[in-house]
Amino acid sequence: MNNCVLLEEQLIKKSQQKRRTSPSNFKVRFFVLTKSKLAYFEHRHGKKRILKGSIELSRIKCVEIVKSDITIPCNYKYPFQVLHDNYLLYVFAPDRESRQRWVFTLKEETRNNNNLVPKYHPNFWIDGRWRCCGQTEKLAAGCLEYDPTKNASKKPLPPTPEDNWQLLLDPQDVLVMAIYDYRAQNPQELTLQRGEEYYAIDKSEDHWWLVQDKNGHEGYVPSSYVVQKSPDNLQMNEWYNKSISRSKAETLLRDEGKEGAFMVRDSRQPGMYTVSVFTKALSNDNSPVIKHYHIKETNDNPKRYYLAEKHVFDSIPELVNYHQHNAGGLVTRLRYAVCSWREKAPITAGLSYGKWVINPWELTLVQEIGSGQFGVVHLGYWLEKTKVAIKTIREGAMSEEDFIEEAQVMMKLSHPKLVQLYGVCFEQAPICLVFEFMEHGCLSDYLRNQRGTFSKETLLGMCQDVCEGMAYLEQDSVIHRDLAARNCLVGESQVVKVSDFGMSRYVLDDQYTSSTGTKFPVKWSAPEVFSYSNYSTKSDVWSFGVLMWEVFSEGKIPYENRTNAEVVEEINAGLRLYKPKLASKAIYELMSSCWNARKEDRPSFSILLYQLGEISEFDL
Ligand code: 4IP
Repeated sequence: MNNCVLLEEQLIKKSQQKRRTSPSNFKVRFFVLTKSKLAYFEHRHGKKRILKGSIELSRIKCVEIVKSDITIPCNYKYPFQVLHDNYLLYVFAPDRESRQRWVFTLKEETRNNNNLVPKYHPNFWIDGRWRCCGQTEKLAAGCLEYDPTKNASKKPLPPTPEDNWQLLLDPQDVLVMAIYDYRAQNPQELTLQRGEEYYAIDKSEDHWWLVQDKNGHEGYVPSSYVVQKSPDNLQMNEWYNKSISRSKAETLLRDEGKEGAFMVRDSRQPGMYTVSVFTKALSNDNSPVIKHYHIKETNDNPKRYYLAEKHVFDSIPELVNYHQHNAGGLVTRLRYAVCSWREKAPITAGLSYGKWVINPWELTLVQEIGSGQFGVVHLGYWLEKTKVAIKTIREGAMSEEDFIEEAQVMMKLSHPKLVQLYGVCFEQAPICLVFEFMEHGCLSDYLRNQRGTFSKETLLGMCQDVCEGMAYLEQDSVIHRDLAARNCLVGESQVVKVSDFGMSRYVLDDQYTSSTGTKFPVKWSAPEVFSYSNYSTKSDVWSFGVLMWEVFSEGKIPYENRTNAEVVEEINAGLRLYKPKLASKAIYELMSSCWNARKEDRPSFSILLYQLGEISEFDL
């Protein structure tokens, strides 16, 4: 009876960091709740699950939703906490319903425990402090009363409450607005019209949401084509450029070059916003200046917003609207909204919903555009209309079975700064992989061919693009293993995207895979990689430093005249690449920080991204 399963589902858990040296990682686990235990397993396709951990329900002291303002660092965005013994388990559910189901049921099963805490922490323990009350002791008493009956239900919710989803969900959560047009590609999908409203019925998949239009038609759409419709959601406004760095904002505004060109962007302080404005009015000689104003908040509840103390507003859109019509203390009125995202709809995760197997007849090969580790690459079309890059795999070059198993996971990695894998065509030999097409080819050739034409801002922008893609992979604990300018591609408006992530695992060539092989990328490898094949996100960070060096030397080959063996010797002796001419002190310091011998001393990609964004025109 005690083994009867109450709930089971794939969720993500954060490591509980039971020991001081435990890593802080996020893992997908299959959770099973019975009357006596909450257990989690590693799920292996077609194989038996492995039990990773289990918590006796009688030892649970608190179960509650985590309310937080931080960006959730994994793919499932609905956190809850289970406090047991002296440990804290954070679990992330794919959607609100799923979280409700787990919290409801767990509370119901533990509400009579005699070890429940009187108070708990509603926010995360992060960076050595509680985000709710600021206490710096992990075991410090909670700051909010724990009510074991609140949110607990006698009857667990049904696993798929389709009939009452509208009642369960906050209307603000389900109403979305299309920000791009989208044409349905198959009967499971729905066509979107920019500016129209839809109901999001199922958001459990990251990249494809099930939505309903106002006529009751349902279908899947790319989640990046819609935004939650609510007055507070800044993403509904053209002037808001969410994750854009200070230097990118400056480049965009300068390119626009109009008096009063402006945008609102996320400030480097989490949860805060900045208005960036272009003006020539500050100098006698009309030289352009970009001013950055922090949007300040009052201590009222609810908070109010202002740029100049005299003009305070209930919301940021109201504030922007006012300053669009009145300078109101700013250097100029906000005249032209500059938008980095509207022009071109993002690439979708796959060519259409659920599609990852591509039929050979759907592809037309046009011309050979290069050759890589696995074979020849062609420019081609999918269904005569979508431009794609088709990599034909030479027989014996790839461990195909392993790759095909992984391909579906790789397709789910979807980000504007990653070259999208669209699908695999494997019904006949040779198999081919179909990718997003990038018109300017690989970054190393692009840099060499256009040497002398790049501004320092452009070079910095290239590094930021790569860093953004890598920060996304880091969040998902995906290791690239062969990051280098030759494995990044350049597309329209010089956008750079990371390609071939994780592919080196499928190469069947000893010269490439063994660290003593002639094709092994020693010059891009961290010491722990060429010595012990110890790959990690931090070994990718080392390679990123070398990539920055390639960018700022406009495509030079690192350690030009040295052999691999000489490079290993020099690196082990503490020597590093010299400062390229175009790199300023600040840039060189950043790339050098990636080459710390101890991987723990290297910054993460998210920190690097922040630091790159902070480099101003004076530091370049
Ligand atoms: C492990 O990291 C996993 O995250 C464990 O989770 C976690 O155990 C370990 O933390 C952490 O060290 P590595 O796989 O990188 O070694 P899982 O068992 O789900 O793989 P918990 O206790 O969180 O389940 P601690 O807590 O044992 O230090």
